[in-house]
Amino acid sequence: MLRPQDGPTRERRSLSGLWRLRLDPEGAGRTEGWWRSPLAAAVDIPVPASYNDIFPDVTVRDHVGDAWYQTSTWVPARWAGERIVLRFDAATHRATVWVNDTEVVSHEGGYTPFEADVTAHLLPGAENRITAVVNNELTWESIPPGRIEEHADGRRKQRYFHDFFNYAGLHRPVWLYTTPSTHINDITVTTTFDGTTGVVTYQVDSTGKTDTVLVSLHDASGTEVATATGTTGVLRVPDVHPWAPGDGYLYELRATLRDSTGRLLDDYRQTVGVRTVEARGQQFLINGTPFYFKGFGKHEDAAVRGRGHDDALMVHDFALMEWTGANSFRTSHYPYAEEVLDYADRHGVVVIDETAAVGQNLNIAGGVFASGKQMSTFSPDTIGQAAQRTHLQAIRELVARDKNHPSVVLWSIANEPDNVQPEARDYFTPLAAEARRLDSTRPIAYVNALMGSPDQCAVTDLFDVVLLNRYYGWYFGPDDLATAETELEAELRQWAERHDKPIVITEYGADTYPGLRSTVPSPWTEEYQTELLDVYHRVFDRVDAVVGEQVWHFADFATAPGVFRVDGNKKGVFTRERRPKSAAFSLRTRWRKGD
Ligand code: BDP
Repeated sequence: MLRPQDGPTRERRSLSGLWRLRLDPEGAGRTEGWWRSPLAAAVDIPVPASYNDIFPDVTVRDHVGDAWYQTSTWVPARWAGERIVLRFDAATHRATVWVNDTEVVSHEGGYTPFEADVTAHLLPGAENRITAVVNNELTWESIPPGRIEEHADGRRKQRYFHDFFNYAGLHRPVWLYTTPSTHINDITVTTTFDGTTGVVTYQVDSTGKTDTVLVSLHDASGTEVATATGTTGVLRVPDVHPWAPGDGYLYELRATLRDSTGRLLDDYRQTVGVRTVEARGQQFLINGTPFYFKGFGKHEDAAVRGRGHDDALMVHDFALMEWTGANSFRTSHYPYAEEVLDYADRHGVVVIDETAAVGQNLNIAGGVFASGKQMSTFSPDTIGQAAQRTHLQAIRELVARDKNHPSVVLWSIANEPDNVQPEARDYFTPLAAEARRLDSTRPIAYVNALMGSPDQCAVTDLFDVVLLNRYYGWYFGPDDLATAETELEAELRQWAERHDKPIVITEYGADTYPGLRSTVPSPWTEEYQTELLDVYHRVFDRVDAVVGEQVWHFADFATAPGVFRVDGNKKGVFTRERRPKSAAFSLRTRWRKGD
């Protein structure tokens, strides 16, 4: 799915700014037709942002149900005759959209874009009303899952099986953009090497049957280095400059569509990084060279704006990651804004790209933190066929959106699902197959929680890389780092013996209250976090199959309230305000060694 862009044949207009918002806990707006007129009793709301923390009002923060967003915008008269598209980069977790009085699109899933051709519904040269009803309910059918408790007094309370706060709203920019009526729909690029020659295979999908597609590839200085014609083809680049970790070198593929007389119909520019990725034996190879992941699990999370995209925060977070010496991160636990992946492409930062399938394990609460009996997560009454369909669609939309990003080296299709019950295999087999069918150039994985030994996991063989979240010394033995070291090493060696796959530790860490210090190892202190990370690092350095370490977490983040959390999850190496805890300095020493 192509991003909107300005160019010789296209123009875009951002609808970021203040919209109007009205919460609708009773769900009246859909029957009363709130899209038909200016929203009554509405307040100003910034887009992009979560609405939850903007106002000092618990009913806004904990709202469950529909939230109506509305704006009106002038559409330039010069757009008459163009095809006009309305695109939402994200609406969490689902939305229906109207342009003036007409419903134009609905979309399920909170973190991937959707759009509609609104040419027939907008008036160029006039002011037009755009209304979106954004719904934040999590159910057994949604990704991620949840359930709603209905209270006797009419209150509805959202429960879910992940810790991060259920922020909602229009989290990313909204666009109006034009394309010519005959236009390029999609571009798919894959890359490999033939010696020192880069081989770029492309496919250009367009709406024009008889038209001619011309493609050229330009290096970073703009010099044309290869050309081709046709909807599919191969571009060869002698002495190619590969995209590599730490070296985000990008070419630009220019695709043009022309009619039989040679007249330009459409023009789209797609960045291309030439690189290969492969999981081979117990190594993870980028451009044929073993790669070791150093970095973090992250969240799109900050004070006030919640999960709303913010360029200032994005650049700051990347700068802090670079300061620590990180070379990678995981988009835990949902696809991030496309701006983030573009930035990673340009700066050579490696990304594990994850769907929003988190919390698909009813035994984590019942089996670890309480002594409940083992239950099946995957059942007709809980996560069943409907959830599986949503999950398949989430994988399709993730790959469709992110397939051309060189920074993305691995698809993670779920975080910590139930992987032991036999039903897990039935659930995941078609999902893994679909991810492979959609993209044969990247390895696939799921993230494993400590619920069963390598022999008990029912799904590892469906995937290429073992991703492990481990909390020895925290949830398991929180005051005994010596035992943590022994148990972690024993378990990692077991994984390495049983499965000939590379292992990346995608989560390890400890909640840490900034400023709490101690001379002896004591949970929650800055010293304990540093020591725990040191213990893990010693083990990683002893087990060859470990090809990566991503600390949980980059920064403290907001969670649902609960006895396990003190004003949020405090496993950040940085505070929520991005101030370093002691562990940030020790990571910097380890990860920048040799710089
Ligand atoms: C893991 C989850 C992550 C949590 C973390 C924690 O993957 O989302 O935030 O535990 O408890 O199980 O800190």
